[in-house]
Amino acid sequence: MSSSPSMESLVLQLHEISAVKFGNFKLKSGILSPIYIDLRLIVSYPTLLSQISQTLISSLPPSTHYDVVCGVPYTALPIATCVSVSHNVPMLMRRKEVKDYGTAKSIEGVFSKDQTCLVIEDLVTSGASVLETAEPLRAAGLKVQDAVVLIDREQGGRENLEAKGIKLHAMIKLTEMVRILREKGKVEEEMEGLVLRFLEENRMVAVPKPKPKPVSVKALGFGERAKLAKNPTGKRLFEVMVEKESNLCLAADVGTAKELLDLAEKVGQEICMLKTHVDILPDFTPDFGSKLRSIADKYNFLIFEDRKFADIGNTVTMQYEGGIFHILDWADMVNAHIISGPGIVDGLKLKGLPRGRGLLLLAEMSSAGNLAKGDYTAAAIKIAEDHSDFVVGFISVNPASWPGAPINPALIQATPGVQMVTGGDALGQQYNTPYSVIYDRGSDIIIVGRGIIKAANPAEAARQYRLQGWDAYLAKCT
Ligand code: 5BU
Repeated sequence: MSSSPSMESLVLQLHEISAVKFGNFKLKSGILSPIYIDLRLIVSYPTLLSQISQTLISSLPPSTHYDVVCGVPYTALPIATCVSVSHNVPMLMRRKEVKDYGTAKSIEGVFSKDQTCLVIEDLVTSGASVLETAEPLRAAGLKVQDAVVLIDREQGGRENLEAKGIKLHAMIKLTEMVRILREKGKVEEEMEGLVLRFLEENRMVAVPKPKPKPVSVKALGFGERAKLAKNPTGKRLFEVMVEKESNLCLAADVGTAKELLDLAEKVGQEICMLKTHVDILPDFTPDFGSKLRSIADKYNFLIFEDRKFADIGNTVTMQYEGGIFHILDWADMVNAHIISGPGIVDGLKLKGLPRGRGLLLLAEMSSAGNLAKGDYTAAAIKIAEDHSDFVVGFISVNPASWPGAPINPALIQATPGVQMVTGGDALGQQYNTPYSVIYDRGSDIIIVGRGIIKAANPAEAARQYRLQGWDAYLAKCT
């Protein structure tokens, strides 16, 4: 290990590479600051990075105990890596955004519960980002008692962290840094005064309060929401869910109509809705609809043809009612893209509403790289609100993340891309678990295809999905 360079030399080098700048800078918070610190630059200066990492650790009291280190993403990650390598201490990484799909882990790396983790940060103001990293570490069972920071801006971070049981150690305080730079002739006296006054006047920066999670408020139950639904099919779907204690929709993507009808008999009692792709059935006959309807009546579930209409209003009226499939005659519910604008809803409504049918709008999709997001999703919400006599809800993936969520409780959220484990298929499908879909993402109905169809015992698999989906619903309503 090389001997620690002097603090002066480190501060001068940071100034030299413009990691510390003086002037007039607008901070993220909107306030104007005479000093700006950008430690992201240090990755370009490996010797300095290594020296900083050494000095950082030597600023800890010798009694500080830790088994693992974890850097606050992103700037402190290379610093933590240097500390880990040079001191032979294992490192953990916290995901900044827990990925929507794939392994839902927020902490990467090997650890055991009750180990102690030292949090490493580059710059502390209020301490909020140290806390953002400490919380998932603690949730994973690790102890977090100490955090070490390169530069303490002395704006409340120490006190805020202390209140959460974390002792903050700093390699250097910002005021000391400014003094060193002044002594070395790098800052004018006037600027030094400005900076010190600025720091004095902005002494306590409160930790911003985290936004409450939408699902943390008790959600309205399906029974109550049935009373709010304007469309008769939407109302019935809520009622069926309550009667059957099921928010499971089966995506019956099997090879033939015969298999589909057999499957409907087997799983009928577990589901609130059965979803078809009628155009994949090679043995479709005109009596398919009435056969499926009688099974649906026997087991009390709704039929949803996943037709994904996408054309102009006039064309979809014909596609809905005519052709070979006569979807209007047997499907309680269909869905539509809104790519063609609200006219598609008017067209479908013209035929569907007199028959009491309902429509789901595709507000989001489950497949990787799909374009139904942001303004597109917002447009779907608007169209649904404007046609709430016919639109019963949405195909969605994460309605809890929508601006203004939770939205109108009369509207139903149904989510495809559900399996017992997260993952996907080879063609872009992405799966979340029933619990994460219903509880975390604020949906109402899980749509499950291969998770049930490909199971050795589809009826038993459907029962498991129903129980998981329903438990998640109860968890957010009770
Ligand atoms: P799976 O076998 O559970 O992956 O089947 C999912 C079903 O949901 C399948 O019928 C798709 O056509 C349907 N789906 C979807 O997966 N993703 C979407 O965004 C929409 C429909 Br819309």
